Amino acid sequence: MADIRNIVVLTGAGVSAESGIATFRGPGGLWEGHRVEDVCTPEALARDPELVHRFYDLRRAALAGVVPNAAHLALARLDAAWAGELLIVTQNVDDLHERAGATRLLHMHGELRSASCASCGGREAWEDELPPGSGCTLCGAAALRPDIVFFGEMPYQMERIEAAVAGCDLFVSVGTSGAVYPAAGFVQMARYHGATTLELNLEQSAGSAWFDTTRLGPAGELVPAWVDEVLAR
Ligand code: BJW
Repeated sequence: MADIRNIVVLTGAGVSAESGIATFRGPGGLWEGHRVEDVCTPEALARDPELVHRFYDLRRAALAGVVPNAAHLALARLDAAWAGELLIVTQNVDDLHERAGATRLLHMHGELRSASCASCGGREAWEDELPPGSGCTLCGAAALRPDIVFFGEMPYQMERIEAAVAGCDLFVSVGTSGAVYPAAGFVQMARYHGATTLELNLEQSAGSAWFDTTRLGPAGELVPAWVDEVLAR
């Protein structure tokens, strides 16, 4: 590993798989048997708000029954100990990174424990069920929706993410299939700017060819081992 100071870690559904949260694609995935456009687009929300709100109500409620795993804990340990720049960019909408203790963290695809206003764009913490038509505390419109970035919508904090990716020395991807952009393109951006790139995933992904190194295995084993390596430098 070359000398490193600035690290970006991108995480996906695979980092939470060992906590019991289903990934999206593949056997047993959340979307097995569904067309993406039926569950995860603004059009699906407009067509059947009851169905989409209920889908996210159930997933929000399920967070009470899961806990962070060894991968989340190891990344929180890195966050606490790393003296250089670090940004953990998660595509996940669960809250397991923060419950493990990570603070240098950003949710680019939204959060289950948050609601956003379709009228003013405001966001607020949300713990309970979110019926369609719930009122926004900021603007008063009856327009709160799950704070989830659907296909065709702009992910959160792209400017900050792109600056961190362009400025990092080491880009690490954990538990993501590399199927969804713009996150899938971060590895190419990091490479272009001279970063070393490392993938930690259960299996080869759509993006594996872009990484300098790919290590295959469960995140709960690979991530703690990698964090030990980095902190021992
Ligand atoms: C393990 C493991 C274990 C399992 N250990 N590993 C080109 C450029 C830009 C955009 C596009 C483009 N082409 C197409 C687009 C548009 C679109 C897109 O990407 N479509 C693709 C289908 C092609 N993208 C968008 O619309 C995005 N917005 C956008 O592009 O705005 C315009 C823009 C343009 C230019 C710059 C910037 C912006 C928005 C995407 C929103 C994604 N939202 C979702 C839904 C969240 C809601 C919910 O939770 O229900 O986010 S989609 C879904 O996929 C979710 C995830 O965050 C995301 C990624 O999935 P992830 O995490 O990779 O999960 P899986 O299941 O796919 O993979 C898990 C992996 O883990 C697997 O590899 C396993 O092997 C592994 N694994 N167990 C280690 N124990």
